[in-house]
Amino acid sequence: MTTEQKITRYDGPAGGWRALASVKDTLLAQGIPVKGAKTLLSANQPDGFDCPGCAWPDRNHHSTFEFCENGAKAVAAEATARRATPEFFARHTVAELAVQSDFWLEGQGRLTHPMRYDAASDRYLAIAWDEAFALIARHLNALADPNEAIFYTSGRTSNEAAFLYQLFVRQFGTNNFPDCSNMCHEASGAAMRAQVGTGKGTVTLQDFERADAIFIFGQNPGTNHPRMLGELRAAHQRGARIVSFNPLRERGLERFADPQDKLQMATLGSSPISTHYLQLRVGGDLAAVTGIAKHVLEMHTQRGGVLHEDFIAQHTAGFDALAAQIARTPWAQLEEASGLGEAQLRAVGDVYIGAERVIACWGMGITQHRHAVATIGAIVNLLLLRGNIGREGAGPCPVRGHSNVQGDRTMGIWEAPPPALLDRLQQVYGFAPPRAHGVDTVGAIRQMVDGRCKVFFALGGNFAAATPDTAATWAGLRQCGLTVHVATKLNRSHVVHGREALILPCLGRTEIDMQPGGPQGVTVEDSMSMVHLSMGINPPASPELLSEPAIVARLAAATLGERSSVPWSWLVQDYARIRDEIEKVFPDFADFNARVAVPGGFRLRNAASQRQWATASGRAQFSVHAVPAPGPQRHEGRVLFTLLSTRSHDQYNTTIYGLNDRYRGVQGQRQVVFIHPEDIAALGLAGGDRVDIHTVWDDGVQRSVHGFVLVPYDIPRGNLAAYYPETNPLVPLDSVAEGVGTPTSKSIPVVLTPHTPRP
Ligand SMILES: Nc1nc2c(c(=O)[nH]1)N[C@H]1C(S)=C(S)[C@@H](COP(=O)(O)OP(=O)(O)OC[C@H]3O[C@@H](n4cnc5c(=O)[nH]c(N)nc54)[C@H](O)[C@@H]3O)O[C@H]1N2
Ligand SMILES: Nc1nc2c(c(=O)[nH]1)N[C@H]1C(S)=C(S)[C@@H](COP(=O)(O)OP(=O)(O)OC[C@H]3O[C@@H](n4cnc5c(=O)[nH]c(N)nc54)[C@H](O)[C@@H]3O)O[C@H]1N2
Ligand SMILES: [Mo]
Repeated sequence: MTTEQKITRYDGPAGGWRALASVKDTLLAQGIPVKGAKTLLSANQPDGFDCPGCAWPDRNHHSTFEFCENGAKAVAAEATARRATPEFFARHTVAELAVQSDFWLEGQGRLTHPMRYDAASDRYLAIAWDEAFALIARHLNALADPNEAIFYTSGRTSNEAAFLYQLFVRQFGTNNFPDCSNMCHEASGAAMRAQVGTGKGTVTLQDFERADAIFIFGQNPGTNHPRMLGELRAAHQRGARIVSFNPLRERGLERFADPQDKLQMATLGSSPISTHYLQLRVGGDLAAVTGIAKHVLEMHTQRGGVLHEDFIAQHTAGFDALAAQIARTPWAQLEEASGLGEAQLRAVGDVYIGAERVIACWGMGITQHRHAVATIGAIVNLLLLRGNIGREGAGPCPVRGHSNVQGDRTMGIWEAPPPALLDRLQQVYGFAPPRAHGVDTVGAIRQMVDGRCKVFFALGGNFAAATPDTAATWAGLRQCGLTVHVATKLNRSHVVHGREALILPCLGRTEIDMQPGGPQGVTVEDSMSMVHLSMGINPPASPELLSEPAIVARLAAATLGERSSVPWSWLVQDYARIRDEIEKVFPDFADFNARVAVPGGFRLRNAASQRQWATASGRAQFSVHAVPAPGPQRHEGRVLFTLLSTRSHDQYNTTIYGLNDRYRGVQGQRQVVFIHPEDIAALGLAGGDRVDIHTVWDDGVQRSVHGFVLVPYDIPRGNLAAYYPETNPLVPLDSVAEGVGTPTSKSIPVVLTPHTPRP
């Protein structure tokens, strides 16, 4: 792999031969021989495992392998030949591990044994599983209040593990369930539940085959959902319009060479993706969508027949208030806030009006902003204006991240559980679940910082690196009495730990999960509500590994003992038994085992897609939001920039696969900041110079990161982009999306200063 630090413009398409070459590099780096290819071929096959990459659904009737570069990297990262054994931990103190990069930590390979932190030697030492569970149970049972414990979940956790986990934790007595969703699509669920009564997207892959226009807001599918490019290419080829909104020019939204297309690969050809590309200002989407809606309303007034009046009359509420508010908002304000011209917005407004069926997709560029809920509300409004929800080829499509993040929420991993779920748990299991809401991710950090978290347990993920305000989070984690991480690989969260600490290594999705009832599969739910089975095929990375369901069940049995009538160990002997329990609690999972045995699984009922609106009014609700004025552009004589944090092409969230970001032309480094060339000149600096980045926030806390290389880039003036998680120290804990608490990691107010080396 390239380690030389370089910045070179990338003019090729997304995908293509370079994608294949990059996979080969990854396999080599993970020490995986060609046999690794067998593992890759089983991803997303009816009898194989669900790809641990993204939540984009599979075309399950495929008999050939659906090639996805970043899916292959995710699989290779798990199937790595490297091992972090007890001998490895004996060689390094935790202080030594703590100064290594995230890339280095994960690069040590798969964890092989349960490990316990030993303060005397500052090392992790092997511990027996039974002792580990007894230790956690002792801590939990000594708490004065169950709410002193916090239980985090990352979205790779299967339905089976998640179901057992929420049952155990609620029986233990708390709803403290922060999860990665709080940092991800929380706003999508909140806005959509309020407006259409369903917190999930309504579309399927079949709708993508029929849409006449697809609007994409704040998403980089070429890197994060590469299989989505296949759908977009096909849509483009049959004449659909694809309208992208992104402050950055992302290669995957421009051109794509499908590695499965032999002709295209042989001729070095590629296909265009977007028909329209709007490089709006960071955070300008609410204004942009309002502008499109304004055009729709004005055209209806001028020539009639533009709004779907029957749909609005029969199915919706709140139209007049929305129309009045939009009429009051002048174009000049929309132009200023979006950074786009009226003519541009009217042009894509015409695309919207001219399309019979429209899908709107969105990602983190929408959800990680202060006005996330309002912006998604505006997108839903736009769809409702022309009846684009609940019919073929149309609808909202929040594109989820982790492969089972949607399923975990379905299973009840939620700090604010609906009362109906708690009632059902009470009926089925005969205990009184806690009714008070628990903490979300930011709430969990606050509780830690205040010294009120005694036990922090994480089922997957990398809490220390993924969360905002790194200094606060780390101080909080270090105040916990006990931190426990169920993980496949060593990460930051294991070296920023509580007074006592455990690392519990688990099986990954790619591995055979052998239980007394035979090899087990688990189920996952993708971004389009398809539930299907995932069966591992590789031998476990170590004989000591336990599955996530087994870890949860043994912990529950050790902690609750006689207090629980749930037959924990019996349930994990055969996961079909867990699915029977899931079916008892969730009516939508009726006949679960039979339905999931069908190749490709089944789709969960989605009321909004059938135009059944489970809202307070029983109708789809238009929401009304004022377009916020752009903030100040200077701070104490310096340019005040808005920084967005994003993923490179070589990472999976906090897991760094390599130091390249091919489509953005970055090689061998991650400490870079993308900036408009004229902004560089205005600073009196040059491309390649290093800067320090400082957050502008009014709580007296100094938040800075140091030594980032300026990369001239096609990005609006006043906006910056840099990588996550390196920029998480800059995100203030208090800066969250209104109403949902998602850290605003796509709009951090910052100033730049020339880099000064620190002592
Ligand atoms: N290979 C790989 N796949 C992944 C992941 C990974 O890290 N690696 N992560 C998974 C997870 S958990 C998630 S949530 C998804 C994330 O997938 P994405 O939602 O694509 O997330 P980001 O990479 O953060 O990219 C956000 C995009 O939004 C744009 N953007 C930023 N601010 C704005 C704005 O104000 N307006 C608009 N319109 N655009 C904006 C950025 O330029 C960028 O193109 O991917 C999942 N899949
Ligand atoms: N600044 C900024 N911050 C962000 C974001 C951003 O765009 N910008 N994005 C946010 C988003 S969208 C998300 S989803 C979060 C992600 O937050 P998390 O989900 O907490 O983080 P990940 O990096 O996905 O977790 C990686 C770790 O999971 C463990 N792991 C991998 N596979 C398995 C498995 O099968 N089982 C178990 N138990 N462990 C496993 C490995 O040990 C690995 O180190 O980060 C958020 N933070
Ligand atoms: Mo995510």
